[in-house]
Amino acid sequence: MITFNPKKFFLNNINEIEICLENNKKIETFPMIKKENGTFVYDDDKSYKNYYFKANGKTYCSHKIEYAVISTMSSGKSTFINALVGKDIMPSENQACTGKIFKLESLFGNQEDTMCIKKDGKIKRYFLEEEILKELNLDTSIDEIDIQIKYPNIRNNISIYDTPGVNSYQNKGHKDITYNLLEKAKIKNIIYILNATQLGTNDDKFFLIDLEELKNKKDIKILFILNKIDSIDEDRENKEEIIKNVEKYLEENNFKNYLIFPLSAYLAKLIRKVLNNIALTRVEKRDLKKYYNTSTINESEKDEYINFKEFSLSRNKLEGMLEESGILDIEDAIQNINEFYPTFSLRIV
Ligand SMILES: Nc1nc2c(ncn2[C@@H]2O[C@H](COP(=O)(O)OP(=O)(O)OP(=O)(O)O)[C@@H](O)[C@H]2O)c(=O)[nH]1
Ligand SMILES: [Mg+2]
Repeated sequence: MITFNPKKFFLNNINEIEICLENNKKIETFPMIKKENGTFVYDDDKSYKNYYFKANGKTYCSHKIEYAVISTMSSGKSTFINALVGKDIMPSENQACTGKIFKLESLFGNQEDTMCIKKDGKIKRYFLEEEILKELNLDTSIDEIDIQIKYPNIRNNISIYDTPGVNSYQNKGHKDITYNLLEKAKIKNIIYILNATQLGTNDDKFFLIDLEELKNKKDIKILFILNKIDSIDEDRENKEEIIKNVEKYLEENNFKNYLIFPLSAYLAKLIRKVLNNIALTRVEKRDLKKYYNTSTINESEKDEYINFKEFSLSRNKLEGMLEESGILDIEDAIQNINEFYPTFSLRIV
């Protein structure tokens, strides 16, 4: 079933919508059926490579949606991207790490994840491996690394840019790299990561001032993520109150009425790795066990268990914890950026 909600596109009093389906490179048009609630549906269980809609003589067509993930250093940008793709790809550590632009484009179907770089005027293609990426991250003769990778939980055709943190004192060039990308006309969607363990630092405020300037110059959309929410000591601090304070902080910096998505990117990444049968390091196992034991989600004997040498974890509980980590809501927001803001870009595979 394919649905189209005209309200999402700020269309009123629409009685006819056609869906254009691309099948084997041929485009066919079919009428959609209007439901009482105003949405239109097209009932078909085939999966199409691409489709778009026609309403009022206009086409609501598909194109790639691009997002830049930005923040001060070590807020968890790379970890967040690893959580989205469900494995460790982007280099991540507890000090200034990402040193260049990484562009991660959606890949669909059975193709292998790959990456390519431009060096000495030549394009080189590699199979995607964390170790090679770590080396390339340090190679100052490369400006940008392009990666083609599957986002298992995002249907739209997207590109996400991982960027260097903007406040590294050892690597002052990092700031320019990120600012250059933001100045590029095509980047219209920003995912701004706030670090729950370092709220309201001067570096963050300075970055928000520059972002506001960009917002006034260009029509950009921003999703704010409050990452490392797991680091809050809930005995002493209240999550809702912290989110309210962040709202106030953003308002003071001229970002009013923005949704804030709380996230534990690290927890989400760990759970996705386990669910994808990817081995955890010793430290990751220790951390996951700690999260698991403090989670209030119940496990039951009937659950399916995933066994490690030292312990077993309930799959149901892990799935519940994944939802609590906040990653699913953010994927939904990335997927449905149109719902938050009126744009007409959609591509579903
Ligand atoms: N507790 C906790 N730690 C996190 C979370 N997300 C990331 N981290 C940790 O924070 C550190 C920095 O994470 P990165 O993903 O490298 O941060 P970054 O924003 O990409 O950093 P730069 O590329 O240097 O700007 C790493 O040690 C991560 O494991 C989280 O949700 N919770
Ligand atoms: Mg990084």
